[in-house]
Amino acid sequence: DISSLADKMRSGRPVITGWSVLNMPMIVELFARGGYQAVAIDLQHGLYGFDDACDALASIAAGGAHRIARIPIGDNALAGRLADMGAECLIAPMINTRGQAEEFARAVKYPPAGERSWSPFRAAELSGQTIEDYTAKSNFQTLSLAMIETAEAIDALDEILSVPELDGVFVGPSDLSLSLSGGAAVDPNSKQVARVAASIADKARKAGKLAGIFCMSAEKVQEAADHGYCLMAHGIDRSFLVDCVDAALKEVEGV
Ligand code: 3PY
Ligand code: MG
Repeated sequence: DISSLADKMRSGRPVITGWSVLNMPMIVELFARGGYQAVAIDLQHGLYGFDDACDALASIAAGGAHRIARIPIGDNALAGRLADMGAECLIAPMINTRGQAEEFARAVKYPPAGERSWSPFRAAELSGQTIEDYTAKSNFQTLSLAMIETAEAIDALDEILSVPELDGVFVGPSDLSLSLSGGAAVDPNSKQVARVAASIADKARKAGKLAGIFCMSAEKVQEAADHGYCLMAHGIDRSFLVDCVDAALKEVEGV
């Protein structure tokens, strides 16, 4: 399958991505072999450092899935390094202003669109392209998604969506609920978050941008698809383990 993640997300059929916080390359390979179209590695809230992330990106490729990485807040230099190591989509958390969105997006794009520095040897290997092909297609194929997860970001959404180099947005419903409630509650499944998420997808579409979202349940994945989202994160390695431990122990309760 040679079509890029960017092509798939732009095709109108949503891409479901697994999400990994446990820094073990074999875990993401198993996600990929199990059938996820994409796997995201989390350098914001996960255990991943740069070295593990590079191994994990290769393992995702070995398993036949697309490679996504979330960077820590404000670490645009790492976005460029992860793109060099084969990430096809970079997600930047806590983007609250047009300026932040622009700086992030430009770190992922080669000139003249941005300021990404050139050394795509690993990225070309993992994507099965020549250096020349990768270089020519990179600005289209390597996606920048700005996380919308604060009230401030909602207020600045039109301006954020006006950044030409930015490919799209990615909604973080947990932080968004915390921010919208003034710190009162984390409730990613609230009606308020669902309403706001619907309007974010709407605005993104009108601006010609992609929209992704983190989903806490299968119902939320369906809801996001109905709203027009094209990337849904669903399934976290750590949660799989916690849930399966719980289920396994329940099975032998009372023995
Ligand atoms: C959020 O919901 O705040 C996220 O960042 C999802 O990972
Ligand atoms: Mg968040």
